[in-house]
Amino acid sequence: ERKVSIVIPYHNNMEFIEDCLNSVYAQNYTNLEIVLINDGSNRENTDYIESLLTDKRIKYLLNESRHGVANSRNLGIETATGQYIFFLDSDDLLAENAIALLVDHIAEYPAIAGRTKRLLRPSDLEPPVELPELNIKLKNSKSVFKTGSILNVLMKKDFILKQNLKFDTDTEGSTDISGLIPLVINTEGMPILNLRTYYKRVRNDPITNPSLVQRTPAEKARDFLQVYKKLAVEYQQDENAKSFLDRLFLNYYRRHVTSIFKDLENFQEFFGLFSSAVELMDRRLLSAQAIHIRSELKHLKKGNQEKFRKSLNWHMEARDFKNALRGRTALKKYIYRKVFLKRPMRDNYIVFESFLGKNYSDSPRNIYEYIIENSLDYKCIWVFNDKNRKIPGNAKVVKRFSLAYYYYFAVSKYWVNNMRQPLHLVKREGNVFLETWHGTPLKKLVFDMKDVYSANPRYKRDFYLQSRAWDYLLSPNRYSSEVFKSAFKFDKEMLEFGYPRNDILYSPNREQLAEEIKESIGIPKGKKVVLYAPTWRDDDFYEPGKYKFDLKLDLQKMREKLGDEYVVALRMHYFIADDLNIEGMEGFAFNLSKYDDIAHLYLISDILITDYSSVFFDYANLKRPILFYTYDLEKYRDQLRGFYIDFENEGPGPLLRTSEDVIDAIENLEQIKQDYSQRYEDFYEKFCSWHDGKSTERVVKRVFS
Ligand code: C2G
Repeated sequence: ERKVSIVIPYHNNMEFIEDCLNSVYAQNYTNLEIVLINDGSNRENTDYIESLLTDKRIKYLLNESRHGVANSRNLGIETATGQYIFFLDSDDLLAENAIALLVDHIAEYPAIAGRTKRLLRPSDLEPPVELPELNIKLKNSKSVFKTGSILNVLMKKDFILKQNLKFDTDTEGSTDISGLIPLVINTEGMPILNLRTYYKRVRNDPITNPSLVQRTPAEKARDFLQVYKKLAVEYQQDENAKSFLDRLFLNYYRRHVTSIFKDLENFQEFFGLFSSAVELMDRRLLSAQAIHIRSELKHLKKGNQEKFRKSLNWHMEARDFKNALRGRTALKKYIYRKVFLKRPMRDNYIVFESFLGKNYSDSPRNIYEYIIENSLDYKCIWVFNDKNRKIPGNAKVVKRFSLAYYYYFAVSKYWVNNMRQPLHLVKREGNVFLETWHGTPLKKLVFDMKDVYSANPRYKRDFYLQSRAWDYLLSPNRYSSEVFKSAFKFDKEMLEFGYPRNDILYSPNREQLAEEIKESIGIPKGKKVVLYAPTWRDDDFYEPGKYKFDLKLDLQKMREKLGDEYVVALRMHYFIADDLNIEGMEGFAFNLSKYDDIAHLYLISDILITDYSSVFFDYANLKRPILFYTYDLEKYRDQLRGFYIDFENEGPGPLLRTSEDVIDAIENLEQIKQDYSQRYEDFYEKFCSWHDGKSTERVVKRVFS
């Protein structure tokens, strides 16, 4: 059996390297050598990888400073002692039988490739499959390497040495191409396994730690064009190599030209770079191109900027128009971009939205009500999913994602939202975005979440782009300000005024308000109210945004024990899709999940039961008792999210495990109040003390001067 050297370049990838190495250790082919090159990682990442070097088959090389992936791979080739070499990236994984299959089928060929699968979440990993003979295909090596990647290829070491296969170290990216050329020109056909052997991880934090492919289109294009030009000159005389390179160039051009030139700042630079590249391309290839590509390339070749700009514009317009015809939504977005965004901006228009158009609530509502009560000179627009929503004042109500919605988002100067806005809304010059957000964080958020996998791999990137548009972010307490800076990477103006949504909790006539609200809901007179308001669970959903909730409170028992004195108000999180079943509980349990504003429910309740929801930070403003029904604490804290604060020791109430515990606690409320009084005071001081009933006023005065 022959030895295989697996070459792994590593640079600050500690979140991923353990999975990667484990997939190598799990190979059923064991005659391996693992050449691991730590290419200038920082201290933390270096310490971490060095703690993992337990397998005797590892050869560890350390570059004090970063030299790039090409350099690491060259070092790997020099160091490797196996008969075969295989390149693996430190964030990727191998299938268990990858190396065995590739070695088994390489036969007399210098190299063999496997299939690559994108890895978004653990369920993408498949159990190993047996290989029927049929699944090996002989393919032209130019087409095997048309993506320009050397990953997932097993190569013979003597071939590498004989052909002097090396990676060019001039650039950061596109460095595989120089290494691929010897393979392309010295092999006609090459076997490719029709089975996945390699998992390419799709990483979800392109902001803090981008991978090479996650750099900007402009950065990547600079590298690619430099590599293409250098090699096209070097291999001018080699028909084979040259046609491979030209094909890569044309593919690159077709796929990326519009995104590269979208940013007109770079027009001059990229016009120059592309025209000198087209200069080198074999002109015979032009005739095979689509007509618009052909004309762009011709203008590039002649160096005619104006004509190129026109052709490209036409190309982009045509593409946009074609996209617009795909459906109603696409058409609305098209009209938004091409027509509405060109209308003049209205300096006194404000668009309000709360919880994705689900209700009339939260800080946007208080800000709006302040504006109408004080007759400030603004035209207000509210976004709802239900276009027949009635609200106080004479705001214009628009249905979310309707044509009117796009119109008002395009022309209104001010946007007030308590969640993220859709990515396709364009912030214009002069727009002012007030992000109110919707709670003090207990559970970790965005960039503080250490998720190697996520339900949506674009989550962090999207969040980053969306939050760049926020001019003001409201903060309810100093602690939240710090979290928002780190979790959102927010660096604009933080309004440290407390939450407008909590003003009502300090209202001088809150008792009377509470009576009115109780009556409107139909809560029997003389009964006390227990509010149960839990949060959602990241891992329990029908589809993203539609979450399940399993009610673990024993309502039957609660009624038996507490029914004389109390009723229960049930309030599910806005992500919960399930409709609670409270049949037979009429008069005792009230399902208020669809009730507009939870602040009203705080006002009418005597006790709050929650779990990891931010509701308790707001409720504590009332200084009324809080119980935590945390039946899944370990899972939630350790697997799903992680917490910012030491909940068990800082929370203003007891953590309870069962329905019985909850009933007991309610029966012994006086004791609990005593036991937790010091903690409650400390908690209030830390999280509530900015509130005094005047937050809305402070916010309006700052933003709507
Ligand atoms: N909410 C509600 N009813 C619930 C839970 C929440 O009306 N049963 C409202 C409250 O206003 C709460 C807000 O939704 O403050 C946010 O809910 P969380 O349960 O805290 O969860 P999430 O939406 O994930 O936001 O920084 C805070 C975090 O972002 C949490």
